[in-house]
Amino acid sequence: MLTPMELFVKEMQELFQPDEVYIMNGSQEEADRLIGIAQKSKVDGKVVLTKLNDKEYPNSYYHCSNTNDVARTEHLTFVCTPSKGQAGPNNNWIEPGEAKEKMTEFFKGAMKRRTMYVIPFVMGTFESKYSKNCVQITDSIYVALSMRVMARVGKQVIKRIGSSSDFFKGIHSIGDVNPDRRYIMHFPQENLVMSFGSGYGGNALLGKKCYSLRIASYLGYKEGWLAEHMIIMGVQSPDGKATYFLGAFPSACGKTNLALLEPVLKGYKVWTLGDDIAWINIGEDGQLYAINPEAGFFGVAPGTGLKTNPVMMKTLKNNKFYPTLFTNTAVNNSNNTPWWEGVSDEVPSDLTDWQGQKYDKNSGKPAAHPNSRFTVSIYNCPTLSPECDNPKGVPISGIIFGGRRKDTVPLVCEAKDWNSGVFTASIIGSETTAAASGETGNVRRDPMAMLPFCGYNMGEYFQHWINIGKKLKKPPKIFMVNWFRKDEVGKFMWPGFRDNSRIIKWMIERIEGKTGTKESEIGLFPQDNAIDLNGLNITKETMVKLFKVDKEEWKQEIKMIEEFYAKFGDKIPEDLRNHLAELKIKFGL
Ligand code: OXD
Ligand code: MN
Repeated sequence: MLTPMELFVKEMQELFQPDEVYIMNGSQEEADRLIGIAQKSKVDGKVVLTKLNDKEYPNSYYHCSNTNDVARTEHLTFVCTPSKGQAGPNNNWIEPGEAKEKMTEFFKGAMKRRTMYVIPFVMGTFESKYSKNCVQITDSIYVALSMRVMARVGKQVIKRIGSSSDFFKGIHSIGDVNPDRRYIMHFPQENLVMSFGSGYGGNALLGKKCYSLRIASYLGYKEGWLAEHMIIMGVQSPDGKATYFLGAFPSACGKTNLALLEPVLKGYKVWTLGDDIAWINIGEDGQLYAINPEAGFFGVAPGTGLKTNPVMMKTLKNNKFYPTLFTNTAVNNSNNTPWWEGVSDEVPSDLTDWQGQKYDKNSGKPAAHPNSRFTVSIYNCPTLSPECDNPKGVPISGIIFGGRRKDTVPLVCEAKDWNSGVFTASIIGSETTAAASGETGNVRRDPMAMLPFCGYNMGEYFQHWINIGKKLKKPPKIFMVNWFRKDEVGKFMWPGFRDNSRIIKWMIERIEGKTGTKESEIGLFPQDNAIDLNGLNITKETMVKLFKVDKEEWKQEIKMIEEFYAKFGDKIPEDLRNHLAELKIKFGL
């Protein structure tokens, strides 16, 4: 008799009708073989992988996607729960039966003359009880190779699954990369995702956003844990002690830079555990413990350079685990290296842009796509925490929420307690970035940086956060930050990047009870001179401006929060509504 996994593969083979079926085993020989095939294959008229300069970027390959397929497509992403209310106003919804019918039509025979890759993988380590077994089907060799970097792929998973039917099913075909025939459909109740028509990471590496956030957030809701869009980092202070933080920021807000931070402050060191997703459980001691379900970084290239993120530059040049993939960057033809805005001050003279054209410096356009990416193993990261593979995860003392705001939101603010923190996180707004298709720079509410990734009704998600807090014996402190505030002439007031360690230092001092706070209308601020500004050229006036709570701006903000909350009706927990009412009173509304 066939096991549920074997049955699934057989059904997929019948549906897709591929020429060949290949079950991945995770071996190094397999990586070499697939890289070889990808260098000879064309998709959409383009060679899938091209080898880059091996001295400068060892074991690295260039991939260029269809120009219509460069970011997550939120308007084509659906959560297909039995009722619309379960998906909530935060998700697009289609009735599950209708969604499956539509997808099945696309899938029928879609892999003729192609290979169907079967990817058994775990999200989390093989040893952790918090890890989850998964199987993805795909006809994209780029996706298959990327999954080997981003997740733990291997034969062991087939053993782990055994005769169980409890595994995630991810069904993907790149189809004909036609945006009119592109859908990413999630079925949380069935542990299933169907994706067609895109090869972009967030749409096609189904273990990432689709499973580890949208489906897993729903599993967490059912099972009493949290799947969050968060970095995990340990910050070692001069006394040698590591304090573990989670950090939630919307896409392309410097999350990866923070996770791999090289602090400017002497004696401090960041230990990296994850740059995008955290699975958070309550440990036996009543503390939160986090694991990173992923095994790689899928980072935004533009803006990454020796000044902004030297650790990532070292990671990208590390040779240990491969391949490292560069997608939609430009290529410097003089030495066959990937190039993007921010990797060097000078723009090389002989560049091919991300669309394969000779780059004209005077065009006013960037050479690399603003959402061009690198895919690299986390095990290449020189600051990888020794706790990275700890099956229990790391104990969390602080949670940092952030957004990208040119005004309104102060540099840092601490929530009084867990529920106030949940409220603060629920009202985050951020300017949209290139990680999702659509206009950039508009402020939208992005609670917990999870708006595009919460796989169920966000009102219930807020309640779930409050319920988790009730079970904690030692809740972490919750902080809100905004590195992106600008002055009257549009200049960033805070230097950001490595100087953000100054704020983290203050947070550690708060966690350890070494410094007090000042009350403000929106939470607790650092006391005067409590932030270590040693060696930083910043005026007192600028610091005052960074913490300004502008009444008019906050009145506007509250209006936007009310509009956002109103979409969820009575699903917004009473506690959060009370917090909003209090905030209104503080601003005379
Ligand atoms: C990502 C995103 O790719 O958040 O990490 O869009
Ligand atoms: Mn992300």
